[in-house]
Amino acid sequence: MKPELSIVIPAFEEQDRLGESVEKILNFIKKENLNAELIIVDDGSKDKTAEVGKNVCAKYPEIQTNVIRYEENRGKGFAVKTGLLAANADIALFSDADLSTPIEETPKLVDPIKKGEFDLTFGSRALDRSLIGTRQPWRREQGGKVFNIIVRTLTGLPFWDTQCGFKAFNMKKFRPLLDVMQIDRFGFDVEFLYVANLHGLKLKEIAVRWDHDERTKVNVFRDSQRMFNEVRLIRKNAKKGVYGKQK
Ligand SMILES: Nc1nc2c(ncn2[C@@H]2O[C@H](COP(=O)(O)OP(=O)(O)O)[C@@H](O)[C@H]2O)c(=O)[nH]1
Ligand SMILES: [Mg+2]
Repeated sequence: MKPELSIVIPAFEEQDRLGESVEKILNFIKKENLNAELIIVDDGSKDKTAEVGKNVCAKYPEIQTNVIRYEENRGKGFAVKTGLLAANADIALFSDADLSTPIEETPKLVDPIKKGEFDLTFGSRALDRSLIGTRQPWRREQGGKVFNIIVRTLTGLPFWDTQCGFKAFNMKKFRPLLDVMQIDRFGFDVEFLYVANLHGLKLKEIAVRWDHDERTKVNVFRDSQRMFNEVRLIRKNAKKGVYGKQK
């Protein structure tokens, strides 16, 4: 049976967090009686990420699951794209492996797509701060604010939080756009939103719950530099017409 929703989890060296999260997602699918599949993408982890994912999936044979793995670490963006390309449903959601946004928030993003109101809905930690439980450390929050200003300035996107690891897509409209995406690491979220907006998809930033998990893979110094360069590259690509349409 064709699923109605594909849930994609990008995972890099997540052997310690992934088991519990996969269990929660599969239980959620079961309890809500969703016609959903789960796709885990192990982005070249050196630990037992894929194995942990497979073991939990095996406990839920009634749910369609797929664990994809490749040997080389390519970045979260590449992992998400790989998962989306493997999605069988017309609506896909990706979520961080630590479920900082609880999986119960899924309908907030998926329902507007189902109803045809929006094509790309994405979680935001900036719209309603009362939904934030554990906050990111101060330097991450400040870094996030600076990054948001850079994104607004360089891309013209009018959003407050482009980086939340919880986004949903109308795949009929979004899948063709995956071909032009260039960014493989943490700047990919911005490119997704930029290209979707350029091609006339309807975007909506939606306040979601968030509890930061301190066991982060993000290195503020290394990754913020990379992300800045990636956003500059998006602007360059746009000017060159790489994204298919000139504004
Ligand atoms: N594929 C891939 N995923 C990554 C990489 N680094 C982090 N992730 C994933 O990105 C998500 C968010 O990472 P996390 O460390 O929780 O970031 P934070 O919550 O923003 O501090 C998780 O699903 C990670 O497994 C990477 O290099 N490659
Ligand atoms: Mg996290």
